[in-house]
Amino acid sequence: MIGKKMEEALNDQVREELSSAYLYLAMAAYFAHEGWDGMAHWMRVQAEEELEHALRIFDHVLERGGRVTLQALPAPEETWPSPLAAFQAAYKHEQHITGRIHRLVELARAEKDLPAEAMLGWFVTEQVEEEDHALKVVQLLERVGGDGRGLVLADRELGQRGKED
Ligand code: OFO
Repeated sequence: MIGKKMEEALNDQVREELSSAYLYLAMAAYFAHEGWDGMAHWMRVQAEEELEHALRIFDHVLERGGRVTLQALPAPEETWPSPLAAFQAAYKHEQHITGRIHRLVELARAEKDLPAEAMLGWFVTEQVEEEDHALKVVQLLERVGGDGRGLVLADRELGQRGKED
C-alpha cells in the first residue's frame, strides 16, 4: 500500500506529465500552423510519450492501492517567436521535469518506499534521454540560424522521428 505523502507527490507528477503533453501539443499546433510539418510531427510524438509517462505513474499509484486524483491543467502558451525559441523552451521544460523526478526519488528514499524508488529509476534514465533529444534539436537549429534552406532541411529531418527516438 502506498503512503499518503508519496501518493500525493506522484499525483502531482501525473499532472506534470499531462502538462508536458499539453505543452508539446501546443507546440505541435504552433508548428503545423506555421507550415513546419516535420517539427509538428516531432512535437506530436513527444506529446504521446508524455501521456505514456503519465500513465506509468497513474498505474503505479493504482497498483499499490492508492487513489489517482486528476488535477486541472493550466493552458500552455500558443505561440513562440521562432522554431528555435520553441525548442529552447522544450529543453528548459525537460530540465524542470528532471529536477522534479530527482526530488521524487529523494522523497521515495526518505519514505523508504522501495517500489516507488524502483519505478522512478526508469524516469531518471528517461530524463537523460529527454534532455538530450531536446538539446540536440536546439543545437541543430542554432547551427542553421537564419538560413531558410537549412531550416527546411532540418524540418524534413525532424519529421522522420520515430516513436522510440
Ligand atoms: Fe515526461 O519527460 Fe518530458 O516532460
